[in-house]
Amino acid sequence: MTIASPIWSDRAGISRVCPNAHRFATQLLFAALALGGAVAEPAPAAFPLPGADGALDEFDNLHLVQSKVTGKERLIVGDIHGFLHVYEKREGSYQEIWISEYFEGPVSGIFVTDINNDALEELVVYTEDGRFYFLDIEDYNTIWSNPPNDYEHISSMYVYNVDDDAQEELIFVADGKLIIFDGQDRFEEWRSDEESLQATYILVGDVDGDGADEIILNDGYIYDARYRDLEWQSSQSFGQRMGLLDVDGDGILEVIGEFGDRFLRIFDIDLRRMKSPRR
Ligand SMILES: [Ca+2]
Ligand SMILES: [Ca+2]
Ligand SMILES: [Ca+2]
Ligand SMILES: [Ca+2]
Repeated sequence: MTIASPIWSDRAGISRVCPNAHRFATQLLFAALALGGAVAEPAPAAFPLPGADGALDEFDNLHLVQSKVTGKERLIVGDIHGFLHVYEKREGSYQEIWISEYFEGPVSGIFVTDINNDALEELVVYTEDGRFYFLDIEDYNTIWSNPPNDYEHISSMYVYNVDDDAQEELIFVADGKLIIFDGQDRFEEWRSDEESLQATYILVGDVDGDGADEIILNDGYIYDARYRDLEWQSSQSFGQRMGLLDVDGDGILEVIGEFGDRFLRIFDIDLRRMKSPRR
């Protein structure tokens, strides 16, 4: 088995699939090595900021983007007070150049993606209190935001194209339900019958080898991404964070879950079980 890079991309080539890729990817590599895998390239450099250290590259609320207008590097930071900050790199340090209006709740995550399918990337910002905002990636004006009372609480969000139309969908757990929301036409296209979901981490990938994607919720639910059937409800959580990797060479991605911020368990979703400690 060969792993080309520990930072992997989704089908659109966007590395946000695992926003916390660096440290977690390193852990995945060790897991793969323990199972006899081979590593083609070393782990990538740490977060490319002067003097930067620690877990910056794992934060869902911190992104580096390069302005297409000025060419300058900008740091986007969402804070717990409900504000988005933009810092621009100037002579080796950073300077705040913009601060948002109040987003009505702690900022839970930021995605950099073309959410409305116009070939330009936007910032997608969501808050714990049920709001999400699409912002212009250059001037940070709000292009659109959802109405205030649609959702009370969003516990997790992910962006992926899970159906036949070209645009991406927002996939999120709100008020206990899994919601699929069209990013271009801006409507809720599906919600789950289950009403007590508590996922704090979502991934999409073909984890049972049938050629179709599943939506994986870290609280143990597996849905067919396209037809949205509940395929499996594991009695066991898949961890606080998850990664997908084929670590046993059977051509099927395993779910690797991180528990207690460090310990890993590996799940064969096709076999509906956790891998045993020894073969
Ligand atoms: Ca766009
Ligand atoms: Ca779509
Ligand atoms: Ca599948
Ligand atoms: Ca496998």
